[in-house]
Amino acid sequence: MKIFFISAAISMMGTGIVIGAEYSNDFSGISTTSYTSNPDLNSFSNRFDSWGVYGSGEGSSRLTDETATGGSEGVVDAAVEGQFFGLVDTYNPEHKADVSITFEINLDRAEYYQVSIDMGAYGLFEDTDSDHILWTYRFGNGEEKVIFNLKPSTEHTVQYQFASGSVVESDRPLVFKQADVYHNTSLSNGLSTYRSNFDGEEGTLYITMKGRIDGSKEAYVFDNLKVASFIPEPGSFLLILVGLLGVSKRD
Ligand SMILES: [Ca+2]
Ligand SMILES: [Ca+2]
Ligand SMILES: [Ca+2]
Repeated sequence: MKIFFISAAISMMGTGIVIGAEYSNDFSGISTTSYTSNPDLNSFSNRFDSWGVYGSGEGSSRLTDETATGGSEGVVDAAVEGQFFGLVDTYNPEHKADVSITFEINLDRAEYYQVSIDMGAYGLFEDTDSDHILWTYRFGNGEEKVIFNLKPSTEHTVQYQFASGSVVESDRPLVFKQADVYHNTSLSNGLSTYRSNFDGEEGTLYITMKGRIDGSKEAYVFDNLKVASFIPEPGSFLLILVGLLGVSKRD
């Protein structure tokens, strides 16, 4: 009899257990990832309009928090290395419509998945017509389902915290509007990780972000789009762990 030991990288995330990282996009190599976008990324000619991948200090000034060196207020700490996806004034003379990007993700089917996205925002967002962000997913040509739904709220205030140490309280942040744990949570500057779980289905996974950030003084940033296979219940995790630790087979 042979005993096979299988080790698995297992980490606690959210209210369940991640058993495998299936997809991870840190935007350091967007040209090698599979996506479709409208309009093309980084295609706006006006430097106050941003739609695409940027590094610290690139694109519209509101993308980056440069207050530590006397610069402007923004979302991503200028000291943080790496590239991220940024939106500023995406509704402009070059593009009078919502913007969208769809990531194509090929997975071996798992029973459950967890998507996680780092997000932050900065500004005084006006109303749903001016500013809105919707993340959805679908498998193959299946039904489109909501992951995150962000809209401005006049009923919320948010504290934006900057690298200089200053804190600015602001009305009308972007707020999660969806029937889950994030409902009525305000999006602050700096990137925080938000997660959502869903059932696995047949077919290629498509994750879409569409929306509009109108005005040069508001910014929305995301980074580290990840998909992991997932076990939502700790009980079922224990059963699988037992299965992983020892698998016996007769010769
Ligand atoms: Ca990044
Ligand atoms: Ca505009
Ligand atoms: Ca706006």
